[in-house]
Amino acid sequence: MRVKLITLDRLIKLSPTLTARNRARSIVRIILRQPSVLVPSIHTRYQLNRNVGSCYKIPKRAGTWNQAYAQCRADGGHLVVLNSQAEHDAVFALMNIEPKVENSQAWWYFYAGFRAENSEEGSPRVFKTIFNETLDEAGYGTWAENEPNNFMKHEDCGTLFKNDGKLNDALCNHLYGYICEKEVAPK
Ligand SMILES: [Ca+2]
Ligand SMILES: [Ca+2]
Repeated sequence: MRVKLITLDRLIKLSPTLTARNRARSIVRIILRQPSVLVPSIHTRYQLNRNVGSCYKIPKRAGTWNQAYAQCRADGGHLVVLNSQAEHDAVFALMNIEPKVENSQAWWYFYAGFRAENSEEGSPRVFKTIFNETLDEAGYGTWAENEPNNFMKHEDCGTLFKNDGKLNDALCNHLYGYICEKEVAPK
């Protein structure tokens, strides 16, 4: 398990919800009784990246894009959206630290929070994030080499390549690993 060292005050302040703050307070109470205990990441299995100000996790089981979207939302986060080069760098590093997702049909990429909008036959596809921004509006729009290629004509869902963290279009209904994000201080 990865362990973060942060101050106890900060542990409470960083907790985004009342429930999380209460949980942080109870962790602090335990730590004060046992000063040698290290502080685990405040979100179970989410890892905080302080440079970016978000927590991330890669669930152990793969899902379709829709399942991934729903699962991230179910625990208060969202499918990862890259908003800067710094965030790209952080997520790229995370993808390469975490163990392989066992049932993924393509271990070399992970679903992310963007997809192609329905477009008229023959017109160029437009990719939007789950917050309805273009990739450039979101802050990171660098595609992997020769992507988006719409292979098999049905690659409407966004993924990030593990080998460089860049963007790729992929099938939506295959089972791939995915990355959830929670902002520490929601906008
Ligand atoms: Ca983000
Ligand atoms: Ca592709």
